[in-house]
Amino acid sequence: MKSERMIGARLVVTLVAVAACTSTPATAPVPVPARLTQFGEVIPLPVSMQLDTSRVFRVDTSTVVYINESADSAVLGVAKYLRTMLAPYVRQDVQRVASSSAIATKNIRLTIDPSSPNGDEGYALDISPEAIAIVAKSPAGLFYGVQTIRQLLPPSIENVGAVNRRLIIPAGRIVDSPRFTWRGMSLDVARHFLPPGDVKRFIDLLSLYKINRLHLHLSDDQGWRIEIKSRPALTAVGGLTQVGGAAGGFFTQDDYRDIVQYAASRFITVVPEIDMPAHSNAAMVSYPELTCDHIAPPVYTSVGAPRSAVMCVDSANIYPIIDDIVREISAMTPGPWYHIGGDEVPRLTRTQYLTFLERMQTIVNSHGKQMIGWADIAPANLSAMTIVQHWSTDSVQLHAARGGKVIMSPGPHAYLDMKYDSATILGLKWAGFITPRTVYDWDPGTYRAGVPESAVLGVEAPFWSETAVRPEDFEFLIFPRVIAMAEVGWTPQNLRAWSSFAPRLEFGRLRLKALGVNAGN
Ligand code: TNX
Repeated sequence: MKSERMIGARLVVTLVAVAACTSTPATAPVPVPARLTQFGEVIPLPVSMQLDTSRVFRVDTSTVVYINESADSAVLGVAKYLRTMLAPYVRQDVQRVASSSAIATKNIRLTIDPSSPNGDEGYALDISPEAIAIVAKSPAGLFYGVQTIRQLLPPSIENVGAVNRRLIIPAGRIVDSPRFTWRGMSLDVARHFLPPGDVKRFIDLLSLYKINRLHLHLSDDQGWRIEIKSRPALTAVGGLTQVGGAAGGFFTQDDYRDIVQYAASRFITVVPEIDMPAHSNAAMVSYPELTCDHIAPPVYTSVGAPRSAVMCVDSANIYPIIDDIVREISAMTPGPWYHIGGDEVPRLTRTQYLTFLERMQTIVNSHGKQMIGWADIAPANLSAMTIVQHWSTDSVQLHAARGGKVIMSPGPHAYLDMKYDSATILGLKWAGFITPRTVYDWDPGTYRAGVPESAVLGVEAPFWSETAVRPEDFEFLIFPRVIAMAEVGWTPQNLRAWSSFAPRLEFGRLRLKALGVNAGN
């Protein structure tokens, strides 16, 4: 292959990061290296990347995107995504070919190879002045290869309408695969509702950084956000409110299915969460039989949680409602997971709480889903198939001890709703101020005693929306910090160093600007 020969040639730049302990002060602005402004910078850092910036592939009107003759619709989808990204240069439709002999000189070729050594989500990317080849075991791997190409291109790639864009990619070879299978962000659409179009924009942005899970927090005290056809009051009543008292909103089932499908086209699996038995005020306002006295509690639209907003777990009346909710959501969620929340439960005895959780596990499993819950649930008698999400409480090691898997979302590093510093107007501060460096500088594999790396499924950055009203507010707190979390989840620990990440992040801000993202500090 031409690209293989190229690798033997002059390798001017090697951007493989090395384990470095050099530190930069957290607040010092990091200049963008001038050399890089004509190309891009890759976040998360690939496992191995050798670039020769003296030789380039220039995307022009003769460039053609190829897939194999027998490629399936997922591969075609990735190829079309790539073609759209390179518009208006790539004029021809995606071409199917049986062999290399039929392909144009200037080509980008996506190939599935079931024996690819780079794992389920990995890829190999070879770039020469004439051709780009991505080889992967799965369409997800091809998609990640495409995102790497996108990031090697200058930020002007994001200005699709700009005329005379100069799209050049340095030659080189990249071999890459993720450290963790779970690389998530959660989005709280309950405290402040976010319409489907805005959720899709976040899906697009997250997929640029190879994030593959979107956990949607669909209910809380202040609002209920998902249509349940057998229980219409949940949205007709519970959907009306949000924090601050303005009108809420909700996803119809069609909206939700559309979001799920859109996310899947970007290789992101949606994980729905309905928080129970606490954080349930909106549900209890809608269906008073969820309470012990069958009297609807007052509507709650403040920040925080009313102590009374806990379902009457000993009452047989609540379980048919819960079963309907889990059944309908499970039926429209192709992913294998259902998140029950389970956090911050006042008033119940330990036995009441644990019995409820074990019952929930049976209900969730009966609808074919694997249960996830916040770490508070770990003391229950859980199956090792259930997943526990660490945030603040000190119990997650109990689940690791029974052979269960853990998602790491530690408040002091992962909470994107915290203020950046004391001057940040938006955000909360109970878990501390969180800079991009704070998000970056920790190791999920050693963070919790009793939770070895083998028990860690991956990482997730929660975003809670108590203080975020407009989509720009969501963006301000989520970006750029979620990009740091993307690298925590993808790049091997021994290749991660703030000194390597900081200049790439500064460069990444140019890309976010081109994308119109209102990124914060
Ligand atoms: C704690 S994290 C919560 C949320 C809040 C968040 C605010 C968790 C499981 N519960 O209900 O929105 O803090 O930072």
